[in-house]
Amino acid sequence: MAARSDIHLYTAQTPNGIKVSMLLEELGLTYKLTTIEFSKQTQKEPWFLEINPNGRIPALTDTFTDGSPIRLFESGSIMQYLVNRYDPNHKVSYPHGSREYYEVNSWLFWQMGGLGPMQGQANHFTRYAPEKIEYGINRYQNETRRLYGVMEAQLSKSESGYLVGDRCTIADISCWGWVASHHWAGVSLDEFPSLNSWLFRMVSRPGIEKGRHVPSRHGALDMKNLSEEDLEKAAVSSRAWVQQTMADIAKK
Ligand SMILES: N[C@@H](CCC(=O)N[C@@H](CS)C(=O)NCC(=O)O)C(=O)O
Repeated sequence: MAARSDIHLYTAQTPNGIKVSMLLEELGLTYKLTTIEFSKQTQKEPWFLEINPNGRIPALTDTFTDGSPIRLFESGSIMQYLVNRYDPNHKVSYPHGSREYYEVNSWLFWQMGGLGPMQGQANHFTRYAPEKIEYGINRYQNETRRLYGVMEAQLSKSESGYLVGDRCTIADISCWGWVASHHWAGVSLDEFPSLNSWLFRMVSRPGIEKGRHVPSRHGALDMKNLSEEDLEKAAVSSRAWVQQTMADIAKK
């Protein structure tokens, strides 16, 4: 018999962090929670590097089926672990080896290798860089816009309104926090009507709605109402820790 789960999530209020809390809530799983404070560089402390040697959130520990502890890092890998182990009825996944299983993997890897890193850089150049570098801003905002167009094309021909087949899956969940923070990256959804509908279709799911507010309130959707000046004010504290992390890396 499988050992009982003992899930512990280490996270912060970011697009990558909420992927895991939204999935845990979709699956109705209970979990312990530790909030990682970037301003205190908790993600670089030795105890945390034992869990994620990459020093980033999200990370997750559990008691594995053999009764020993297991640690997981990289949000995509954590999501695959959780559905493989805890979604036997395929609420947000498909049976291993099915056509849809591989299609979900394609979108999940697309998000992990494309949407997340490109929009992450759009955020960096738009909000966190100490100077405005037009080339970097344009490069990453345009790439984010291109990737939104890829999602738009897929969603506009989807009967279910989700990326793969007839249900919401970890592919959708992995993209949600990124698309939700489009204002922060300086990219509009006006030219992507199917993507905009999908964004709010996802929020109407109780698990997504609950999980997006972990470990604190999710404010990305409210940013539409903020002026550029307010957005700049909001960027100040994050910019400080981003610049500190970069300075620490440069010293090594
Ligand atoms: N590919 C990783 C990215 C993780 C990542 O970049 N996390 C950010 C927050 S979204 C982080 O922990 N930043 C802290 C730092 O860079 O020190 C994943 O999907 O888990």
